[in-house]
Amino acid sequence: MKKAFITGVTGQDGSYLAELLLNKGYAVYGMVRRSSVENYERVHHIRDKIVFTQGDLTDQSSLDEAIKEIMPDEVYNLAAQSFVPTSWNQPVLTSDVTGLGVTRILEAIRKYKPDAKFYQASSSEMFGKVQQIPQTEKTSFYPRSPYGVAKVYGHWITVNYRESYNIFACSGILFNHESPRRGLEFVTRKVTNAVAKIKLGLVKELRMGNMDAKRDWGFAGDYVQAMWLMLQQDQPDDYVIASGEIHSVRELVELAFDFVGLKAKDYVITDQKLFRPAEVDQLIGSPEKARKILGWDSKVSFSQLIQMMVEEDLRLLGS
Ligand code: NAP
Ligand code: G4F
Repeated sequence: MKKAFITGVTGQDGSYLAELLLNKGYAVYGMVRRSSVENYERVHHIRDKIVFTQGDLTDQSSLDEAIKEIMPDEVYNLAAQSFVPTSWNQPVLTSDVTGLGVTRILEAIRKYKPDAKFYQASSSEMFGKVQQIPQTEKTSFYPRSPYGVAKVYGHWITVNYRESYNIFACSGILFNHESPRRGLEFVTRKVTNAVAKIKLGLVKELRMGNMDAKRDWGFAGDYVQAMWLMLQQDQPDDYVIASGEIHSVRELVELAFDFVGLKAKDYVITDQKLFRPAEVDQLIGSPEKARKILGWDSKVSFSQLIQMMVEEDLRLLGS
């Protein structure tokens, strides 16, 4: 039985990836960080099937022990301080976790299990002020936040460990992917949750930041399949994972209100406090390489995704 170790198993992607790997017959080990309250909400339905180990990306010894103890065949590094606005507020912590944390886990692999295959959760935020449309594996990076900068570091250290130590290390440059398990602070879930609350009469307004920003949005359940596929290839490489479609935040908001038969203009208020010090105006990825080599494609459309999220938020709040 193959063993997979997932950092960030309690996060959105970690929960979908754990499900996928369990279904494929893997023994799944997940790293959780110590907290004063348990945080297994996204994995409660598979909790007894995962072996949890305590650790933190800022703590080398916990990573060393985990790799030594588990001796995994595959390591998926999904843990990060992943919210862009927090990265301006806590830039040093973001660099430490999201950037240096990648070196720490690669060091643990290099020392104790150098034949383990490694997946790094790189991000389209690395493209920031985009230098090419659409963005591909060859597009130059121009990050626009401490988070984006930390991800560029994580990306290049992954490439370096592959080229210096022959570690089977891959980076997935994933564009925004969402689901009913998305954190409430990210724009899609913030909107679908607020629309459901407004529909149910629980709140009266939705405060938004920059509605002109554009993103390439897909479904997290589709995107974790690409992570696994990367580690099943003969050679390690980097791949852009995207839908290839672009939509504005305004379109997202209007669509979500339309699904419940309401008009966005009656409820949305623009709040300057929600604008960022530097914005990533538009992101759109080319999934051509992933299509050709991995046989991967984004299946859930933008409209299906938003409908799924609104319906699930209505169900959760209604019950
Ligand atoms: P998420 O829901 O925010 O999950 C982040 C995970 O990291 C959580 O399990 C969190 O644990 C854990 N974590 C945070 N700090 C940690 C630390 N110091 N040590 C150990 N674990 C720590 O993020 P996601 O959406 O699933 O994204 C997964 C990865 O993909 C992240 O690296 C993110 O930056 C990257 N990414 C995401 C997207 C996207 O659109 N979702 C796109 C590109 C790249 P707690 O549960 O305890 O907080
Ligand atoms: O949903 P967001 O917070 O996601 P963002 O910043 O694109 O980052 C996400 O995707 C990255 C991949 O590109 C990941 F690496 C990262 O970890 C994270 O998962 O914001 C999307 C857009 C931004 O342009 C933002 O300015 O929505 C705009 N926006 C407008 N009003 C808002 C709001 N974003 C949030 N969170 N809240 C608002 O009220």
